[in-house]
Amino acid sequence: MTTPGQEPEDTGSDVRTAARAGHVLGTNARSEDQVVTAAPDLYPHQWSWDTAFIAIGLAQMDASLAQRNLDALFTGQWANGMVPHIVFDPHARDYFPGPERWGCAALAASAPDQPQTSGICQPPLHAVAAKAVVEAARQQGTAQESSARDWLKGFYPKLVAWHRFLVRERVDPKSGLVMIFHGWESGMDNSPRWDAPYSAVEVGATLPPYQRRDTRHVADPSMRPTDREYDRYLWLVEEAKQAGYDQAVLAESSSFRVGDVFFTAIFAAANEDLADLSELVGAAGGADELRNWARRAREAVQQVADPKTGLTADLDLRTGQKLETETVAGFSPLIAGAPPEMRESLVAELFGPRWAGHPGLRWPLPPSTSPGSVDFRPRSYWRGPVWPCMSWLLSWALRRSGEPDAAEALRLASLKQLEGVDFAEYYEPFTGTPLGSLRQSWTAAVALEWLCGPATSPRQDLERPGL
Ligand code: 9WN
Repeated sequence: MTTPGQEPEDTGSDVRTAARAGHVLGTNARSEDQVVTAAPDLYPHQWSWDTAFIAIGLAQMDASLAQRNLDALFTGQWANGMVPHIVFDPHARDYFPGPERWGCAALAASAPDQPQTSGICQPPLHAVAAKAVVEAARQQGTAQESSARDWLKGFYPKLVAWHRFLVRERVDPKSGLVMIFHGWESGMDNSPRWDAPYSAVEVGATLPPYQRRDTRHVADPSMRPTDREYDRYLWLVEEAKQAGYDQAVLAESSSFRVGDVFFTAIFAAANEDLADLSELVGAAGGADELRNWARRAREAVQQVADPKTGLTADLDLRTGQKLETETVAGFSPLIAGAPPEMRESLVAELFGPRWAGHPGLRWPLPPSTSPGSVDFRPRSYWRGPVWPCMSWLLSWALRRSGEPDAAEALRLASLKQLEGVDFAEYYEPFTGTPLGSLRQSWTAAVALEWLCGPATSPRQDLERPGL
């Protein structure tokens, strides 16, 4: 649906963007099983939350392909329910840290022998993806709809096991926020959100030597985290190994223990979507528990919101310190659900001069860190560039919480950002220059959703519960 006065001028360019996006996803897919990796060179495996975004995009073309990608990721699900952040492809070896460094199968009783995986997790967007897949299948005809429902019967219990893992092992009883034990678990690796907790991580002398591979795949190493940051990332992997990946041990011993507000917000939204899906698979009895998890997560997010702006802070669980940084994660209540006044003030903030309304920006889109912040670095990964996957999450959340104009503004600006340029991992906010990996699957996937998904046609979504 387009808002009056905001019609894209050239619909031909949208068709070209959609075709290019489909092409990127096609070339990033493995020929043997059509599983789409996160990016061809830099990330040649399946990443957890990338796969959820990828499924949302693929579903707009072919719901069964999206199902296949989610299924492939969940072949790596651990016996304790955790969905690991990487499911390794045995044929792709050019990524560090690979399966040998993680050593999960040898060290953790719940890790599968095959496929090999990492030993940490990422934000649980998968139920949101599953719901999007079912909705897209419904648009693709009766046969697709019925096969999506059959698929969901098998997939639903895996999602419940994943969410149950988070509730059992990761929800901090005091704050209600989801705990993470590594910045990689947040998906925003070097965000200023984690500067204070990382500064307390002391790299042990026993850190085995290593050779980075990521910096070889980008035009300029300064777009990636620094070596000092990498040492800490690798040290936390060693700590997790020493704990045998035991969650209870890590909750006591990890030198990085943070209540992640953005992860928690996604968990709130995912629990709502899973509750909606429960009815479709004849498991409506489970809906109350899921909505209860959603409510608790939503309340935890609102609890760390600034009373004036609604912007949220993370919590350092080792020190009790509130981590007040100006990053895109501050808009978490828009994703988790927020009362109308909080939503209004967050929308005003989002389009205000510290964010998408900053006068110097190439496109009016929220950078990963506010250009008004002392932590802002326009080319450095999660410290400033605009990430289309984040713009998509916010536009999706705004659309479903009754802010269609704001959602549409992000959609249209993002389509302009992606017109005729590479589907990059992230973009320099002032120039619009594509940075990082230049064939990033989730960027292509969100473009497809923006161009072919529910926002483009007035169709009936599954009923949404009130927030
Ligand atoms: C570490 C794959 C992933 C994303 C993360 C992003 C980046 C990995 C890396 O790439 O992280 O997991 O090596 O930098 O920060 O959000 O899932 O695209």
